[in-house]
This record gives sequence, structure tokens and C-alpha cells, in this order.
Amino acid sequence: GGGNGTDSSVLTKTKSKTQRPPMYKVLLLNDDYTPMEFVVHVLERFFGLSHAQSFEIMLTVHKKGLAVVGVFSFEVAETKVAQVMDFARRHQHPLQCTMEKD
Ligand code: NFA
Repeated sequence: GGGNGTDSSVLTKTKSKTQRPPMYKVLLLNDDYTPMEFVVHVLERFFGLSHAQSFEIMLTVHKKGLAVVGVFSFEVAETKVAQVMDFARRHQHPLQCTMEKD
């Protein structure tokens, strides 16, 4: 049978895979009202991206409707989503940020 047992005539190896934590994509969603400069600022501030990278991702969100901003562990992704949502809410912008399993 399977594994490394002695119960069958055909021996198959059981590959021991090192366990990695599941990763989560953080997504930014387009809307009609949040200023482009605000989105660029969010990307620089909470994702440590350069101004050029931030501008590029902002334009992708604007044109395609959404973009992946980064891929993180569950805890880090959750924190980034909460930070962005809170910052947008405090500035009264409808910007939406969410996460999904990679
Ligand atoms: N679509 C927004 C605008 O035209 C800009 C924007 C980009 C909003 C990315 C949200 C995310 N002002």
C-alpha cells in the first residue's frame, strides 16, 4: 500500500513535505471617488512600496478594477487590510481592501 509500510508487495515512498503556512493575497479595489494620490499614499505607507511601484499598482487598480498589492501570512495580511480600511474610513474615502487565500 501507500507509505513505507510492509503490508503490500509494491513499496511507495511517502514524501515528507516541509509544512509552509498558507499565504494570502491582499487586494485593492477600484472605486469612482477615492483620489489617485490617496491610493498612492496608502501603498507607500502600508506596503512599503516605492512611489513608482505605488503609482503603477494604483493605475492597474483604476484600469482593471482590482490588483494584488502583496502576498502575506494570514496575520500580516489581516493587519494590512485593517490598517488600510481604517485609514480610508478616517479620511472618508470609500477605498476597499480585502484578502483571499493565494
Ligand atoms: N478610480 C479612482 C479615481 O478615478 C482612483 C482609484 C484608484 C480609486 C485605485 C481606488 C483604487 N479617482
